[in-house]
Amino acid sequence: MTKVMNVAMIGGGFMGKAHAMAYASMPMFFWPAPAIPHRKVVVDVTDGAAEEARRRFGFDEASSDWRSVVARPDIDVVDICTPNNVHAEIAIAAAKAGKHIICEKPLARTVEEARAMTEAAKAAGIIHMVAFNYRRTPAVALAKKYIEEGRIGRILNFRGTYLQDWSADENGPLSWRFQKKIAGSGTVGDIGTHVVDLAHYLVGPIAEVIAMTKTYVTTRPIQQGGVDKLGASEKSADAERAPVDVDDEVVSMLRFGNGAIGSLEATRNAWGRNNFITLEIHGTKGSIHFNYERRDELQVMFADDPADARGFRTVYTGPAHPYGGGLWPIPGLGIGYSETKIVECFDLFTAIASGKQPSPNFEDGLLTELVADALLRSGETGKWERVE
Ligand code: SOE
Repeated sequence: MTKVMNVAMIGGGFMGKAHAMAYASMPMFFWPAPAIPHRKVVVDVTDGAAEEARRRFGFDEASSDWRSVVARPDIDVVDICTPNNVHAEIAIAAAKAGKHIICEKPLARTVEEARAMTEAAKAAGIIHMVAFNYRRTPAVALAKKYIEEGRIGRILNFRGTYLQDWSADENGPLSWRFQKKIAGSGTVGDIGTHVVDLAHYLVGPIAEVIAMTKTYVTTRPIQQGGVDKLGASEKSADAERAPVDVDDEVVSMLRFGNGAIGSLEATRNAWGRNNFITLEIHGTKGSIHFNYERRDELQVMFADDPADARGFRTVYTGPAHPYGGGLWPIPGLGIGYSETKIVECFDLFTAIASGKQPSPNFEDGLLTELVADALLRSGETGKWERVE
């Protein structure tokens, strides 16, 4: 019999929605499922918000007290979908209570927090995962397969971008994402870390960076109400403004430990770009190109293709590709954001069922945090900074 495992989800916002959908859908896609996640308790900042999340996301119970929920003996998995400032406190308490943990990205605000979380998780012997979901896009996992099989040879160069425009309007509100004390950093932590995670997954550890960081919008209207609605937030030119103390954009060159070189660009101020994650990887025997806005497709070029057919071709991911057995039966039916989260959920419960740590786990999240720290340091010093 497939085991049923009780999940306590802390945070009922955008990520709560994505995770709740994944808990419900994962066994429908991946059957037999490694375990059946049961939506037991959802926690939010007030009783009212928690109750609304309970009804909306299909949990049995609602609470506004994460501490007591995390300590409950009937909870197997703690899912942290909160803003970054409480990741460490919740994760450390959950680890001490012996719960398996999935934590939204970035793992923490600082290297120190990420290290403390990693140490607590390791000491507790629980399964831990950080939710960098984009590596779970089947086309990205296919790129990884080609690279591991040597199909593009030794990697020479990685180019990664993550461009959005939801913060380009200077009258967009000062949500927690623009406040260092809550977010830790701006674009670097929020979306730059996705690119770092993809670079680590596909190429290997980044050893050194030289970066420029820039804050374009230095004050924003104080947010009315507690909910961060990203690009859909109400804009206000008249409201009282307060300072932004995080970066809007990062542009960096990279040196990998294995000798490859590369670049990373991330911004939330690129009008016209939505969730524009692009990867281009050049190897000694071929190249790979991926654009998340066309996430069913992987562009590949193999140098030993016949000379008269040389060029990028499009592979549509489907049943023949990673996770294909669980997803849709025909290529091109459509991979979405939800599918990346369903695959993430499948990998989490597979790890729990097998007792083998998934990737990215907290150690990988800490490594990413070390790169984020080097990017921010280099943004200040203007010099190459080593990933310590
Ligand atoms: C905002 O930039 C955001 O919600 C990120 O925080 C997520 O990680 C990304 O996947 C979508 O955009």
